[in-house]
Amino acid sequence: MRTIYNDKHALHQGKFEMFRGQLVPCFEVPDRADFVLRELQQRKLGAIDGPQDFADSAIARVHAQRYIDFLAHAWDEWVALDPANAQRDAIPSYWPIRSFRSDVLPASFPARMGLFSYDAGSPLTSGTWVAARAGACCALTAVQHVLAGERAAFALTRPPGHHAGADFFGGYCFLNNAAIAAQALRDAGLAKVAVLDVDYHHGNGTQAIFYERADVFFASVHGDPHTEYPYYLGYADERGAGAGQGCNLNLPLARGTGFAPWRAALGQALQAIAAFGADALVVSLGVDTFEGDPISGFGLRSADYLRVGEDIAAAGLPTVFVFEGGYAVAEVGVNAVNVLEGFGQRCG
Ligand code: OKP
Ligand code: ZN
Repeated sequence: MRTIYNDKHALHQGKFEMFRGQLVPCFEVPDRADFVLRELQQRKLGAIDGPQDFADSAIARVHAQRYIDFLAHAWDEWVALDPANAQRDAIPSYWPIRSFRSDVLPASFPARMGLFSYDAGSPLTSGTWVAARAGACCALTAVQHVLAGERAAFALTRPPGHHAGADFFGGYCFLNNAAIAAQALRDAGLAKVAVLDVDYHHGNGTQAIFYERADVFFASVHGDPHTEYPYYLGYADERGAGAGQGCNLNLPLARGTGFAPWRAALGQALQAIAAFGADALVVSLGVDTFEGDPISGFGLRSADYLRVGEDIAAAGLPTVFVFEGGYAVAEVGVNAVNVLEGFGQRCG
C-alpha cells in the first residue's frame, strides 16, 4: 500500500496541554509519525511519497472560510499580542458557550481563538497551520491514488483531524483530514462514501460535518462518552438528522473493553456501511485502542491490529486510511502498520 507522508508534520510541536489545572507535556508528539514511518520502511509496505499541493478551496469544501482564515494567521496574531508569545504556544481561555453569540467575530485574538475551539488541550504553535495544511494535502493525495484505481492508500500525518469541526479545533485536531478526504471522493463523482472511525475517541468533528447528509455515512467505535473524551457527543442515540437520518452510527464501549467485543462492534459498523451501499471508505485510523495507550482505556494488543486490517479489507471497498491517534509512542508504528499489513494480506 502506498503511503503519503506529511514531511512537514514536525512543524506542529506543542509544548504543553492543559490537564486538570496543570500544563502537562503534550501527548501528541512528532515522534508518533516518525515511528510509523520507520516501521513502514522496515517492513517495506510500499512506496512512501510526499503530498501534492492543493488549493485551500479543497479544504474549504469542509471547513468554514473564516475558520481557515483564522488558522492561517493565528500564529502571527498571537505573536503580535506580545513578542514574548513567540516562545509560548497559544492556548484559548474563553469560550462562547450557550447564551453567547457566535455570529460576531471579535477583534480580540484570544476571543476569536475561543470562538474557533472547544478545549484547552490543543496548543497552536508556529508551524500548526503549515503542518495541518500539508496533512490535508496528504489526505487529498491519497484520495487521488484511490481514484486512479489503487485499492488503498495511507495518509500518514499529524496533527490528527477527527475532532476538528467545520469551524473549530480541539482534541489535538485542526483540519479534519478524514472529512476532507470523504468530501473529495464525493466531489470526484462517487455517490456514497463511508467514514469508519476506529480511534479510541469519538470523531465528533467528522460526525458533525456530515450529520445532516445522506451521501456520507459515519460509523464509529469508541470509548463511552459518559466517561471518555470528547464527552459531549458520541452517544448511541445520535443517528443523523434531516436528510442524514439513519446515516450516523455510534457504537460506544465501556472503558476496559477488550478485543473480542471491540471486534464485534467493528463488524456491526462494517455491516452498516455495507447496507448503506458505500462506493468508497475513509478510515480514521487511530491506534489509541492499544492496551498500553497512556490516555485511553481499551485492551487491544499489537497482533489484534492485523485482524482489524483484515476485517476492514473484507468490506471490499476502495479505502483511504488517515492516521489519527495513538500515544504509546514505542508501539504506535507496529500497531498502525499491522492494520495496513492485515488489510494488504486480505485484499491481495
Ligand atoms: C485525540 B485523538 C489527556 C486528556 C485527553 C484529549 C484527547 C484527544 C485525543 N491528558 N484530551 O482522538 O486521538
Ligand atoms: Zn483518539
